[in-house]
Amino acid sequence: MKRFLKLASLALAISSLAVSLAVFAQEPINSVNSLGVSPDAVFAQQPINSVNSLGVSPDLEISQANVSYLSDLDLLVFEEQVKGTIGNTLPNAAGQLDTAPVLGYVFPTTLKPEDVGFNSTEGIVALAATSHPDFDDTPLWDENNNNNYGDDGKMFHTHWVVLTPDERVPGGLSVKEFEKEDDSVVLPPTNPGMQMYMDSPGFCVVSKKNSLKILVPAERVNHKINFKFDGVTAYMEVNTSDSERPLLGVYQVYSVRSGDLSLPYSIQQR
Ligand SMILES: [Ca+2]
Ligand SMILES: [Ca+2]
Repeated sequence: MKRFLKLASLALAISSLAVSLAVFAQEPINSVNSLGVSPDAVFAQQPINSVNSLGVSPDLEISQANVSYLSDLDLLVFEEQVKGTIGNTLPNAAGQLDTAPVLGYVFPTTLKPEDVGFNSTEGIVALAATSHPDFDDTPLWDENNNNNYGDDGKMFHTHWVVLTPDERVPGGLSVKEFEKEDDSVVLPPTNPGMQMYMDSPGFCVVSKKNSLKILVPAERVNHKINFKFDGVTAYMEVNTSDSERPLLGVYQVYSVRSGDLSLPYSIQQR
């Protein structure tokens, strides 16, 4: 019964996310009017950092989202293809951590938080390739291979996050936060030390022309190779000054592959 309730609650969370994402995926982005139709009237009064946000672009419009399992390598390949070119549209630095822009090519999944090293907790486990020029959150990795482990923010790099519905931001989602004192929280040892369900697992990101791929050994997802997933591109932003908004929220959703965030896609076995 407890498990049923948990699943029912998760299903509710997913459907609520789907509604908010569906609304925002269809709205014109980056315009004053797009705030006017926000279901979050409170947010409409908040300053949105439109200087940092990115306009609509084919570079952010997903045409394909797939995950392949390569059995000979025991490897999952997460791929998003866009109508434009990966990497041609990247955020500009805000010059500070507060309001720092974060662009994400995101794969929401039906994986459980425990499958990727977190404790059991409500929310959607998503894999993301992000770019955010203002800060580096991969202290263990040197994605641009310059022997500096602290300057890789702009390079696409990977995160596991747990997403949770959040009406305080127009994208209706944020990365789940926790209290410092909460000793039930488990994070993978590769986490970047933030008070959020976020990991920096160091997976390879391969981007070429219209395709972005993330290479994930199956052992890093508890050998789960039958989960469902979706593809999303989104603009997120760091907030360290406004206690009424999340630390890292979704402000704009550019593209949802399924159209309704129903996570309908299955893994192709190869
Ligand atoms: Ca780094
Ligand atoms: Ca580096």
